[in-house]
Amino acid sequence: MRRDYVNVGVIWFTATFLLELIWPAIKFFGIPGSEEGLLIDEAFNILMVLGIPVFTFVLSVLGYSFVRFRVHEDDTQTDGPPVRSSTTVYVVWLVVTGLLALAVLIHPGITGVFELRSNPTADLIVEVQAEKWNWTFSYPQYGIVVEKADQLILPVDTRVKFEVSSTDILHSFWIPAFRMKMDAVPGQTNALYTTPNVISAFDDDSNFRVQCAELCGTGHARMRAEVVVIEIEEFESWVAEMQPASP
Ligand SMILES: [Cu+2]
Repeated sequence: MRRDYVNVGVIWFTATFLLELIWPAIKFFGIPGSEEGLLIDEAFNILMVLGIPVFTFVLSVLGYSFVRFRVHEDDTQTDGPPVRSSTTVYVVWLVVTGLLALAVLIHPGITGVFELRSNPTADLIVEVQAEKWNWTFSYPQYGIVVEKADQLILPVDTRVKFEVSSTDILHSFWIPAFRMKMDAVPGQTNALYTTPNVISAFDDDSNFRVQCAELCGTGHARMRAEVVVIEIEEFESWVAEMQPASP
């Protein structure tokens, strides 16, 4: 029995070591395109680092038991030894996983939420109106309205407040590259703050897109728009171009 503990321990340690080594090379979500995206990715990384040992522990014990304690071919009749509960195992398992859960609840959980909500100011306001099955983006500071938009133009390194609402039913405003998502609810305006910090566009990275993330009918999958993040000067010329000609 003692030997089994050692074997499982070695398997667990090796699997954990290898997985912790390999997983950072896997690009799950592409590059983050906003400051908040970095924060979200950091939170994801913490959860991965802490979650892998738990994952490998369960699989190591399970896999080892399957192989080591399998029934012998010449003896399929007799039952195995009775399994007795162990208070020590219960307590250790509960305390360790409980503390882990509590730790991630505090950080990155609560600390992350506070950080994301700590600054309710923005340099640019974009009103987002969702509708079956398209997006309207308005820039009230400049009097620009883009209906049934193909593109969402944003300046880089500028804090943006999205005021998200819907004219008909529930939708969800999601930009994968920014790691940000907000429900679009009829009769209600939800705020979403983000600071794009990478110059890129849908053509280079398909995560730079607005995508509806709330099943809303037959056109749901096509309810999207390209996100284009450009230099501030470029954005200013775009604004000048788009502004209604003054009389
Ligand atoms: Cu939808």
